[in-house]
Amino acid sequence: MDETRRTIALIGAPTDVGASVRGAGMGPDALRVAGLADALRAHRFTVVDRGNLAGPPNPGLAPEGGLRHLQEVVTWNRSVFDAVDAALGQGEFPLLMGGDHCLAIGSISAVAWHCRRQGKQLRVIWLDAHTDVNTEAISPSGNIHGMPVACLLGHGPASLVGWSGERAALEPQDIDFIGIRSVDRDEKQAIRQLGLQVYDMRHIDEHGMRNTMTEALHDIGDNTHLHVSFDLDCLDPMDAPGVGTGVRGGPTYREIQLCMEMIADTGRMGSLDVVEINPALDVRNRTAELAVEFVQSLFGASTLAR
Ligand code: EXY
Ligand code: MN
Ligand code: MN
Ligand code: MN
Repeated sequence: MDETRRTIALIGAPTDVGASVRGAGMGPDALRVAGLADALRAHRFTVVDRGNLAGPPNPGLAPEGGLRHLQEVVTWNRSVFDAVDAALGQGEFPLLMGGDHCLAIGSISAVAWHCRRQGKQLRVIWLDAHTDVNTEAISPSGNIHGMPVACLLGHGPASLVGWSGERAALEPQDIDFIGIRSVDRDEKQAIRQLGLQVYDMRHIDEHGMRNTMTEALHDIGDNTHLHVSFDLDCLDPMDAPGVGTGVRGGPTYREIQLCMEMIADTGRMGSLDVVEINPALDVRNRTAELAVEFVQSLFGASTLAR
């Protein structure tokens, strides 16, 4: 079965507790205003909007022990875990609308828990300018949206690891990074030690997006559940200014379209995060509107053969 033909459950997580810049908490409604549900329905998908999850407000505190807002991040991710688990349990396609990228801890942990029970191979495509593999020991900011990958690999604070039933929700070979161009000094050492597969912008410059995605998707098979974690700061800030940690030199519009279409071609995408849209920093609602365009491509809308 084409994994993407399931009922799509929109799950809003209106929080920016993982970041130091406020505003990503307005991301879910920016996506709704940009017409995400109707855009997918226009391509014959069944879409149910589950509304916004509830959680603690952003207390605006400084980091403690190298972690900012740990308890609030745990609480929000618990809600995300439960909502994504419930959607998967009902055979739906969970589409998490963030909110900052710390929320991937809850969403991907729930997907990993589901894949383990179903005997499926989980693969993650991480679209981002950042590798998000910091820990409290090496993070320059203490912001947990820079740490979800470390937590999912079992290297975060105890309260943020082990949610998938195993200490690590992911093994290093399960995740491929696309669009990376901002890596902290100590993150580079972690990437080497973990053997993470990072297709950074230098790789894309030299090999092109087609070859890059061919490599990244090479081991996707019929038993694969492909999860896409789409951080809007993967895009160039000239195209997507509404993000809190934008980095110049991102992929072109066509490179991202090709990336999305090649993922769609696999027919194996079973869950998706769309995170880090910050309407407070946007030009009109351009970034959310661009996200809607690319999400449609992820579901095959721009592919003639689908
Ligand atoms: N690497 C920097 C940090 O850890 O503070 C910036 C992280 C930005 C994280 C955004 C979600 O991708
Ligand atoms: Mn990120
Ligand atoms: Mn990022
Ligand atoms: Mn790989």
